[in-house]
Amino acid sequence: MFVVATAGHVDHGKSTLVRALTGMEPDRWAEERRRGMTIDLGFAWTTLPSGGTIAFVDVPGHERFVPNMLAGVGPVPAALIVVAADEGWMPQSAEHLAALDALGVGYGLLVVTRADLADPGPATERARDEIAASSLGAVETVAVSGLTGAGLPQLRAALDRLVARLPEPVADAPVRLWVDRSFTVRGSGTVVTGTLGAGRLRVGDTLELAGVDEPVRVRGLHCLGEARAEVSAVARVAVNLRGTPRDRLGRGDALLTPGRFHRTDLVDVRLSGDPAADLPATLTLHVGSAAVPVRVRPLGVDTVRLRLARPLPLLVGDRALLRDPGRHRVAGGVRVLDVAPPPLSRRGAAAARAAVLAELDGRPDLAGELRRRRLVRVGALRRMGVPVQATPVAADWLADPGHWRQLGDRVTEEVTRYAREHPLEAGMPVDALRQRLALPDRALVEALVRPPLRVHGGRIGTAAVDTLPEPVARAVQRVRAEYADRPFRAPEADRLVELGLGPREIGAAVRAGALLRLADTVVLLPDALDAAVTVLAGLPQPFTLSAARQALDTTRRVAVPLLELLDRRGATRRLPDDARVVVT
Ligand SMILES: Nc1nc2c(ncn2[C@@H]2O[C@H](COP(=O)(O)OP(=O)(O)O)[C@@H](O)[C@H]2O)c(=O)[nH]1
Ligand SMILES: [Mg+2]
Repeated sequence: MFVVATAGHVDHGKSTLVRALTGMEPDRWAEERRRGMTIDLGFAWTTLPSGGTIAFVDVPGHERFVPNMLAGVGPVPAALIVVAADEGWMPQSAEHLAALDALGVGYGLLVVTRADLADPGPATERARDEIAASSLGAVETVAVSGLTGAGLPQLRAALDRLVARLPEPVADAPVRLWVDRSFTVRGSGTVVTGTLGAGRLRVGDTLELAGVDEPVRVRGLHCLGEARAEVSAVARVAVNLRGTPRDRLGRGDALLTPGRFHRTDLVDVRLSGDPAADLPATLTLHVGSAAVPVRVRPLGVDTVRLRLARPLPLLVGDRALLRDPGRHRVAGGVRVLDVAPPPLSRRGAAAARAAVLAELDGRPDLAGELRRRRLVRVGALRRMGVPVQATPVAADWLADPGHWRQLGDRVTEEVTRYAREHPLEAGMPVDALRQRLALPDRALVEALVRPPLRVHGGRIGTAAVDTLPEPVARAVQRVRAEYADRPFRAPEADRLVELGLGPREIGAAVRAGALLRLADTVVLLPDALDAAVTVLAGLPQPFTLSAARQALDTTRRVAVPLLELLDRRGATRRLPDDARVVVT
């Protein structure tokens, strides 16, 4: 399906044309029919000579309803610009064209209507010049009469040529369906409609509703009045939502693929058109079917920061427009450069930001984003509209390669410094290093550690005993020499002190894994645990504490905490009568 929006001044024959082409009534409201004037968006469709289906979004031409017009054309990539032969180029011809130009609409036709009432020549000439200077460029022109039907076959053929040029929609893109209508259907509940510009919707899909943080479920889909299990872009689509009250959503909301959009109320953008030097400080931002008041903060020659009155799901590269509702004027087109811009609190930050923005063109640029953000999560970049084909440095983190190298160098520096300042600790705690490097995630710290450094027991140092300060390492060696042949005889507290192992040194050796602590001053060599299990397994099972103590050739002071530790590690199991078995 192809979707084309009308555009043009009120009473120039847009709705009559849509009616003549489709046989459907685009003016849906009684008030519209009574007044003979389109107020809100209308929808109608027909089959083209080629067999393709074309749907029209018919817009109001009256100056009071320009916001409705913008909600209709926002998500549509092609326009039918309608000018009456007898009236020629008029204010809303110009305002609608300015809007299409600001949105960067690149495909369209000029239709000069009411050709039975006047020579279409002069109107055609003027309109063609105006359109040629816009994003639409040179367009095909057809003169028609909605009254007599003259020119309609030529128009149908021209529509076929137009839609054949439209770009293929991206089928696997995330869905962002801007809602242009919402209503309640008895027995079905809430229904919203919109123009699906990319991606695919299926019955049963879970979507996010922009502005509301809860998921919504697609209960049913309709396309051109028929129920469908699945609808692919481009399409006019009606979505029946399960369990979402009608008052929760309306025009300007969007249904989104979960997790794929960043809802932002702060964007940096480039203005197109000729952005006035005296740009008002408050304007209305129109994007998709949404219209949101914004505060404008100028940054560079043609770049500004917009503070939105409510957050919108925007992507880098989105086209939008700024309108001055008071003066009835399109103030400029907008190309979104950054949907998660940095705060401008430091002195000189605005000027620095302007320099950065001067280099951006709204095309998503992974390397550039990494350079500017240094560290960013894959999901965060995707939600900005930046495709990611890079390998994370840790978990789901991407890093700018230069920044990552610098961080790696700082790891060595910081760990060395820490060792100097804390000679008795077996390395620098991972979290301390995380804070020193101001990193948001421990996984990043661990990924930065390279041999000979390693992470052990939550600390970063060189291999276990090597990180022990000399005197402690020597004391541990003496324990090893002295107790090698009776591994379960823990040295008495005063013997430990003689060996140079006070509480601090014991702590350091235990953290380094050089000693095993059973109780305050009861330590064994770390391999004692495995040895104990081997000895105990040789006993008749189950065995008593006393049998274990004798077999291990040790005292109760060691045997009690040793068996308890083995219980905790699951190597032994304590029975109700306090005997134990070795777990095999
Ligand atoms: N004679 C003549 N009248 C037309 C033609 N197209 C539209 N009209 C009339 O012009 C008026 C406005 O038409 P309408 O389609 O509502 O204009 P819109 O505001 O652009 O949608 C209506 O009275 C139509 O009957 C045409 O080709 N020839
Ligand atoms: Mg109309």
